[in-house]
Order: sequence, then structure tokens, then C-alpha cells
Amino acid sequence: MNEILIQNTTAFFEKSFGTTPQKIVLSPGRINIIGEHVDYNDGYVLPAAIDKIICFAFEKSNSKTSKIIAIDLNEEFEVDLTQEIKLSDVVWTNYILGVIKQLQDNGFSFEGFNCVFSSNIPVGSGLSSSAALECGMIFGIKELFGLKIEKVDIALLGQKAEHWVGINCGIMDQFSSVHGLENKVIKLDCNTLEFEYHNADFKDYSLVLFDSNVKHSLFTSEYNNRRLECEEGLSIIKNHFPEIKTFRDCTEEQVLSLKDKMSEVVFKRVHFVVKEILRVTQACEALDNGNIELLGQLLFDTHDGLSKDYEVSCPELDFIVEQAKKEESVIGSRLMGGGFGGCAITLIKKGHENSVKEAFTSLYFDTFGIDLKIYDVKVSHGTSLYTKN
Ligand code: GAF
Repeated sequence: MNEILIQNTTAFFEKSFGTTPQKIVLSPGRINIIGEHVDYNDGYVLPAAIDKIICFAFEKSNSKTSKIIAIDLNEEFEVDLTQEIKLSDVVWTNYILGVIKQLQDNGFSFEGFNCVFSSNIPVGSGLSSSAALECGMIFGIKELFGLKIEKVDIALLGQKAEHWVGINCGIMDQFSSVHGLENKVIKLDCNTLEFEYHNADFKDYSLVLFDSNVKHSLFTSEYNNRRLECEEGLSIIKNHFPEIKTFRDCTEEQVLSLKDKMSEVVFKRVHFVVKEILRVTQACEALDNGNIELLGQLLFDTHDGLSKDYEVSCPELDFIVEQAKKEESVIGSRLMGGGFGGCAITLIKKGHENSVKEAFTSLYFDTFGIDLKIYDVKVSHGTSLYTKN
């Protein structure tokens, strides 16, 4: 599937610029097994890069101007690198402008380039197409102009670009897009950025993504609000327990003891965060021990917390997870990513995938009148150069 995407992107580049691209870059989306909304709260996360990618074709333009073509949108724009970079009204261009701005502001020197890109990462599905775009652009510019940028700095620059666009995201998406490895999940400590790989072996179960095919407009404002609410909660916790520096140092008992010291909303947010950070460690152990049933239960627990305490779910995702709880062959399911729509990551007993998919598709359509989308994804490698075999 990705071979066709690469061929089409290359052919489009050749048609547009009359030259062969100098670099082809592949940059993946990600899944997250568990650890949601804890990356910006100094927690642990367990993401993995997937085989859904953005393919970029690049060449130097030998001028100060860069031209970027988004094949799938049938749109293009030019940017003069000698002018101050400002936000534009065209949303997708801002991720690229943001990357250029971050590279320039951090002292990286590069000239103009031509770029064509195309993607098979569904947009708005919680699979981090924006992180793939940011990291792929940075990687391509680095390769084209021989810049020395470490993997972790690609992720950090990508994250800053996203902040510039207006989402105060954590580091998980960019980090996993860059550091992904085939068949490995990444246990990332979002406080120190230390990480370790664990086998993505789900034994008798398959990972399936059910895409609710909705994206509620609350996403950006509510995402940024959650971050502020957690900051407020942490400062109250620190006032009462000065030894606590981050949420990971805090026990559930300590949070419970402060229930009447914070608003009900802030209490719910921090209660979720402290429990979710613990669940990631438990989930990682369960995965290592092959206890996939326990992992599945933890996914259900995370969804409950995301829905009731963190309040980032929506009726469509709650419905999918409720159906999952009723199905004997499904052992876990939860909304994945920022929420307010997008996918539910779900563990289904091997051999039962098709019947569950069929049942969910028709129930979902009957309830919401919306087509459920379904993705089978493979855990795959991070942002890289493509070289033909
Ligand atoms: C989005 C953000 F970009 C991530 O940083 C992370 O916070 C996630 O939502 C929720 O876990 O994907």
C-alpha cells in the first residue's frame, strides 16, 4: 500500500518540477496503547509508530523560496525564507510554516526547497497526522541540507511547531513518529525523555482501530483547557505536599486527601492523571508478561476515566466502548489520542475480528447514521529516508 503512495508522490513531483526528487522521506502516524493526556503531565506513555504514513519528495530549489504541494488537498503554497514567518489562514500550511520558523529560530541554516507530499494517515482520527507532517518536514530539510539534528530534537522542534499553530500538545506524538521501530512499543518517560522499547506482542489478540468518523470542534480549546486545569491542580498539590514535583510523585491517597481543596472539575482531572500514570506501568508489565487480558481491562479503565473524569470523550466513542464491553471476544477498548472523536483502540480475540467489525459497523450506523471506519495497523518504524531496494 505504501509503495503505491511512494510511486504516486514521486510521479507527481516529477510532473510538477520536471526533475527527480533528491530525497524521499516517510513519516508515520502513531497509536498509543495507554497513557492518554499524561504526556504534558510528566507521565509515562506507551505509543508506537504505525504503517500509515506521509510520503514527502524533496529537492533543493536553489533559491530562497520554497514551494510545497499537498497532493491530497490539491493545494500548494510558496514561502520566501528571507521574510518573517507568520501564521496563515490555511491551516495545513501552518504546520509547515511552524517547522520552518522553529528551525530558523533555533539557528539552523538552510535554503529554499521544493516539496510534494501525500498521506494515507486519516486526518482527525487521533493518529497524529500533524506530528507526522512536522517530523517528516524537519527530517527532509535536515537530510537535504545536511543539518545536524538529533532524533529527540526533531521531535521537540515538531512539538514547538504545533504549539505555534495553537495546540499546546505534549511530546508523545512527535516522539513516537520519530523513534518508532517495527513491532515495538515505546515506553516513554515524558519528564526525562528516557525511553525503552517493549515487544508489541498481543498474543491471541488483534489490535483494531474503530474510527468514530467524527471530530468535534471542541478539540483545540478543550485540549488547552485540560492542560491549564492540570497545572492548577498540581500547584494545589505542591502547596500541600512540597516534596511533590510532578504528578508521578503523587499517590491517589494524596489526591483524595485534597478533594475539598480544589474545584470538583480540577479534582476529577488530577485524579484521572495520577491513576493513568500508574496504569501505564501496569499495562507495560502486563504486555511483557503476556497478560493481554489485564492489558485489555486497563484499556477499559482508561476509557472510563477519560470519559467521566477527564471528559474528553463523546457519545460516539462511548458507544463503541460500551459495545466492546458487551462482546465476549473483545477484552479492551478505549478512545485514543486527544479525544472528542477519532479512534477507539480495541483488542479482539484472533479469529473474531470480522464478526466484531460487522456487528459494530451496523450497530454504529443504526445509532448515529455514520459509517464506522476500521483500520488494521502494523507497528512500524519511525521517520526515515526511503531508498529503493
Ligand atoms: C494529542 C496530543 F498531541 C498529545 O501530545 C497527547 O497529549 C494526546 O493528545 C493525548 O494523550 O494527540
